[in-house]
Amino acid sequence: MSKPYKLYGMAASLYTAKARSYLRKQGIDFKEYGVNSDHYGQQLLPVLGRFIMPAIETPNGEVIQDSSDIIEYFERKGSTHNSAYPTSTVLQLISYLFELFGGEGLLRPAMHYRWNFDTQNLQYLKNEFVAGLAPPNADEETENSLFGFACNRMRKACQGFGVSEQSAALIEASYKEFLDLFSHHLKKFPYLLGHQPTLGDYALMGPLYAHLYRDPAPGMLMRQHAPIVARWVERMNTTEDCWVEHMESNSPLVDPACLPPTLKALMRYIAIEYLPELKAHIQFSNNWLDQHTTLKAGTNGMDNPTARTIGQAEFTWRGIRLKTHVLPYRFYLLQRLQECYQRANQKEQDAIKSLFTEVGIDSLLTLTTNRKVERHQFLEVWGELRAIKATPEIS
Ligand SMILES: N[C@@H](CCC(=O)N[C@@H](CS)C(=O)NCC(=O)O)C(=O)O
Repeated sequence: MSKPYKLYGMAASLYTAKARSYLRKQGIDFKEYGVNSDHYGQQLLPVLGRFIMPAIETPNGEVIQDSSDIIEYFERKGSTHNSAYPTSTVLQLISYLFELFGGEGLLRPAMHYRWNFDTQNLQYLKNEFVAGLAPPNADEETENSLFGFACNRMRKACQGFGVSEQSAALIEASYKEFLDLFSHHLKKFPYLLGHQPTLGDYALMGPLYAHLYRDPAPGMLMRQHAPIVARWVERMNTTEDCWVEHMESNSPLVDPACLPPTLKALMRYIAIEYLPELKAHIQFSNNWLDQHTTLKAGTNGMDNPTARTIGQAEFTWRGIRLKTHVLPYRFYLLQRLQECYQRANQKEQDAIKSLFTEVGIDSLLTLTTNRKVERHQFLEVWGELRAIKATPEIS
């Protein structure tokens, strides 16, 4: 009998939730271990070069990090029973869109609802962070100082995602709008693209399960305000198919030529919620790259090669000004969408262009940084300068 895969993560971790859900849904044999384990510290950390989760160790000892790369690894191996990648190009593009939005576009509510509801959340979070990060058998003083450190760091990180007193009410209103749109969609379909989970579902599981379903305050909100979304979260964490609220269907995915209006409404939401931020980040990065002309391809251009952000960009979001961390990793995900578009034939490109224009996100097909973001030895690095520079687009 072959040995199981090992997943290293943490129960409260957003990106671990995405990988875990995928492994479960594909029926992949795995065991989960903590990033506080000796094995992670001694064997994986030196390979990864930075403390990050989730990571997979294969039965052969190969290490894979990055939730998207983990999914890609299993998809390439063909060891899946319900591929996360749809075969239709239009649906693939939509999957990449929700991979980007699910992983990166819901961080504001995920961080706000975790770190700004201390009365309901704090005791729970302490247990979570201690269980996931402290060495086994740590004494109380170690546990307290570890949680204090983690709390301070995460509260500071909140600001970098645009969470502040000024933005709190809008974050709550826009998150409820998302819950309403997703609930509406899930009334008819068990998953984003129909009757089978795809890449976008897994990415959405990150924020929607790890923070917004599990943490007490947003967990209550989700159950009360959007119970259908809470059921989707539960469905996404089971290995078995579940046909309780939905009828089993012969066609696993929706017809790309006739997309449900509820899906288009979610895409329109992305245009309002996330597009201005992404545009501002691309513009910031291109200015930054212009100022770093001697940057060597294959590096992140920073003193710290493991740094994940290159600065902060300002933009207008729902009528207020926000300033958020610019993470080149996001362009790595955007490139996946754009490469899929470039591979498509003319007819498919026309269909995609017209769909993306209809929902207001067509600029995502062409907006690029002047250098590609690549991943090398588990880190995000800049590639060579592109032959044709991107046309600046002002947000
Ligand atoms: N792009 C990465 C992001 C991973 C990530 O940011 N993970 C968080 C936990 S959810 C982490 O490891 N943070 C490390 C830290 O806080 O020091 C992925 O998709 O795997």
